[in-house]
Amino acid sequence: REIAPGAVHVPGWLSLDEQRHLVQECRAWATGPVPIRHTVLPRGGVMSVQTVCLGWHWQPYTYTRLAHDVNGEQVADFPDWLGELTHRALTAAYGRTTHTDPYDTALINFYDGPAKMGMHQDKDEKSDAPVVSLSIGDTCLFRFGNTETRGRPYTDLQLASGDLFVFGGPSRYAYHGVPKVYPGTGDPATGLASGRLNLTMRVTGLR
Ligand code: MD3
Ligand code: FE
Repeated sequence: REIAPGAVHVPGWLSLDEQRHLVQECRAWATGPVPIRHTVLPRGGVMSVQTVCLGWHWQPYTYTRLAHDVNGEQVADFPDWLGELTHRALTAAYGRTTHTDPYDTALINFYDGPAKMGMHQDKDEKSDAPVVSLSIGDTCLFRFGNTETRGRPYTDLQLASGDLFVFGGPSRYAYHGVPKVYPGTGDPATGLASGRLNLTMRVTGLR
């Protein structure tokens, strides 16, 4: 389950009930004060994935309190229960919680149709606390690379509904991406009829 130092995959960590609850909450956040949107990149590209943020609003390459790229509203709070779930996830992956800084933001990505995510590093947080990722819905191909280049060597694996993945230590700044989602592989009992949801919980290091 340790894919690389600090990168721990825990398949099927979420119960079906927890997945159902998260799907419900994600639906509410997606239609909340700052609706889910396709992020527009600084050079004009539009991400195929749709994202809604909690606690802080992420725009490449910054976090803000107000959603300047959408409607200027403040994003929904990062709820205490999600912070608690995150700490349980860290304990499940590492056997202990390594960071004491409170988790204060979640980026929720929705993949439908041919949506995918190119190889990138997550460097906008001013904290090296681990990123905690939860997947729900269709299975995807996840590509975990290295910290030097967006190319090889990388490890390809599948992330399925209910899987937990934690990226800390030397893996925190590794390149990674989602080259493909496999349609029709999710269980509609989660409440998600099609597509893939990914929640990443993070410490922004901002105040
Ligand atoms: C490895 N999300 O939101 S989750 C992202 O499935 C992102 O939506 C993908 O990459 C998704 O930035 C991948 C797995 C993941 C998330 C953050 C990481 C892997 C990571 C940060 C550092 C290293
Ligand atoms: Fe990422």
